[in-house]
Formats: sequence, structure tokens, C-alpha cells
Amino acid sequence: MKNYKMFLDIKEEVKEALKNNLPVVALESTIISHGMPYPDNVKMAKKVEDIIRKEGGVPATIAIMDGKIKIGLTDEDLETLAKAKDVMKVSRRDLAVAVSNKVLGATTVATTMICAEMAEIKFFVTGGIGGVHRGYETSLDVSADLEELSQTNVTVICAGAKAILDLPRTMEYLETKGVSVVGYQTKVLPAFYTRESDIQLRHYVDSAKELAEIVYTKDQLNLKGGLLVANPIPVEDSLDDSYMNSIIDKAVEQSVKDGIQGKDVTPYLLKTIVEKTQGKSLAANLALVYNNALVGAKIAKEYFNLK
Ligand code: PSU
Ligand code: MN
Repeated sequence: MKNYKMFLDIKEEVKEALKNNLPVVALESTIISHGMPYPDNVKMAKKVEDIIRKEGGVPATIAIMDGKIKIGLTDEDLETLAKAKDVMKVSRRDLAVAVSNKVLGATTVATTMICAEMAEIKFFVTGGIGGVHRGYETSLDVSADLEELSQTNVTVICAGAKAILDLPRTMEYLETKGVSVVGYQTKVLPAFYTRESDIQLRHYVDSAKELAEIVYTKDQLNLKGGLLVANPIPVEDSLDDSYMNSIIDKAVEQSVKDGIQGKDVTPYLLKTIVEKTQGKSLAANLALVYNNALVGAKIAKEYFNLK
């Protein structure tokens, strides 16, 4: 008998919420440890939890600590993750090693999906997902997030994907793997810092209720895999497209020159972009995560109203 539950450490507040069918919303932790600098990262982590609570949801930030998969963190846990220099970025391939070796680990989108499903959490809010990297023809760098979306039944709310990725190929990959990408009040794929890319979406909704109904229907149909909700950054926080693209081009160029590979690529690019924009990209990143938290909590709430 497999017993993954022995490795789950679910916070009391989250346990109660799950028992009572309240809208629990999972949150990842790589965005804290590897996605933003301290102390903005911990401020972000706490504020996201507050936004979800204010909407009537229950936040569950996920991380690897002391040989357990922690579902729901305390403020001290968040502080530890945000400050520590040696946090392991834990994707699917790292999960068993990180738990077994009792390392301090932050979960990526892929791993947060795995852990959320173990805890029976249906909704997960993040900033942006990983995807097919530019130049993947030579590097073969495709984020494990995409494969996870094809097999793990969690709805992920994001602001699209950053232009550090090859967006058209990322969408092709998701299509091949059978992942529905649904625009929330948008008919084109948002590109993280900006509200629009030139990629048309096949599906979109105007309301959280419509989205909740799609998730409900997908469950009843017993379709495996996740669903990706693409929610654009608010107009007032979005950045100029050509400005950001020139910054991103330079960051990608620099990563190749510096020989950055594997799981270091995404954190390296995120950090370089924050530096090159003197923090403008960070402000946008914060704004879009807050907006995703709001929309994610609304969708979760509507879903539990349907049941
Ligand atoms: N994209 C962002 N911010 C992030 C990440 C991606 O805009 O913080 C993080 C997420 O945790 C995501 C991970 O799952 O990077 C993807 O890493 P990789 O490309 O190595 O799979
Ligand atoms: Mn990669």
C-alpha cells in the first residue's frame, strides 16, 4: 500500500476548510524563493494569502520542510523560505529526493500541482508558468510544468507566460498534451507583463462562474490533467511591450553567454529582468499575482457553490 499521506503536513486551517468544502487555494513557493528578491517576496506571499482570505477562500502555500510536504505555511515558514539562501527549487524530478533528504525546498508550478492534488486541493494561483524556452531546439529546455498540466488535475490561474519563453511553441505543446487554456475576460493569451500577445485563445470566459462550471464539467467527464486559466495583468500595472521585449532579449542573450543551464535558467532570467528594469518588472509581477489571487479565489468560491 502506498502511503503518501504520511508525508503530508496539512495546516489545521486548511484541513478544516477541506473537510467543510470551503474554497481552498494552493500557492507555490518557488516564486518566493527564486522568483523575487527579499523582502518583496515575503510581503507578496503574505498579501496573496490575505487577498484569498478576504474573498472567503483559504490559502495553502506549499513547500518542502523537515521531510514533509507542508500544505499551508505559517508566517514564520514564509519568512524562512523568503530569506534562506540555500532553498532547493523542487520540480517533479526533485520531489522524492527533497522529502527524503529533509531539505528546505520550494515547489515549482509542477510540484505544487502534484502536492495540491495529493491534498485534494483543486485550485492553484501563481504568477506565470514555465514553458518551452526560446532556443529549445538546441537546449531541449521545456519546463516540467507543461507535462504536469497534462496529467495532474488541478486548475492553475496565471497571467500567461513571460516572453522569456517561446509562447507559440508553449501553446503548441499544451495543445498536443490536451491542456485547455481558457482566457479570463480575454480572447488572446496574455504575456505576463502585458495584457496581450498575438496568440488567439480558443476558449474564454467572462465570469468566474463560467470557469467554475467548466472545471466541474471536466471533473464529471473524468478527464485527466489540469486546466490553465490565463488572466491578464490589470491595465494600470501593465508594462510597455517593446520595452520589455528588448530587456528580455538582452537577459536571454546574457544567460547564454554566462552558460546558464537547466533549472537555473528561469531564476537567472527573472533576476536579470528585475535588475535591468530597476524594479519595474517586479512591481508588475506583484500586481499580476494579486490579481490572480483575487480571480482564483472567486473561481474556487463559485466552484464550491456549484457542489
Ligand atoms: N515564471 C515566472 N515566475 C516564476 C516562475 C516562472 O514568471 O517564479 C517559476 C515557477 O515556480 C515555475 C518555475 O514553475 O519558475 C519554472 O521553472 P523551470 O522553467 O525551470 O521549469
Ligand atoms: Mn528548464
